Amino acid sequence: MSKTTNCSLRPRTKAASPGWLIAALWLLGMAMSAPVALGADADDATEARAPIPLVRDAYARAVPPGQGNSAAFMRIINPSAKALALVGASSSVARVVELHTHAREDGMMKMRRVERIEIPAKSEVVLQPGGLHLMLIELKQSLAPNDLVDLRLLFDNGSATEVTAQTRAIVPRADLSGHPSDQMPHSN
Ligand SMILES: [Cu+2]
Repeated sequence: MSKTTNCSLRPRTKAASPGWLIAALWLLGMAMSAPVALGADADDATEARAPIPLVRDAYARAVPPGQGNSAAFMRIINPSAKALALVGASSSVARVVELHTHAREDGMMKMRRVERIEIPAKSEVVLQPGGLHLMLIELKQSLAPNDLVDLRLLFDNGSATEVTAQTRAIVPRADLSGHPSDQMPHSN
């Protein structure tokens, strides 16, 4: 019996057990919320499976009690060589979470639901007030500043990413359009 290769995880074991290495790298990527240095090996390994989207700087709009809706924002990074798209989201704090963007219609910025948010290969998209956002519809609770909002993001490759967004008081932005782009026209 030769028992020689159980000692440690080394990239050069890749050829011997690519499946195991891929699984390990994938778990590493899922477990770490800090930026992961994705070298060529990791990139190649993840190409075979689902690309790993990395989510950074997630936050949500604090809203007073009785407010029906809120919104969440973040950066979504696609480190892989394949395009990726966010196609859905959910949260325990809202009955429904929709993907929204702002578009200019008749000279005014209005919110509009979108089916998917594309994240091209090796790039990132920023969800931010006045632009793309996750709409938290029919809140089940108030969201005071510094509350935590759990979000589950679904991607078109079948992967899901759990994110925690801390709430902030966000002043509606008027600078993009000249009109306050308050996030609440669903209920107004
Ligand atoms: Cu919206």
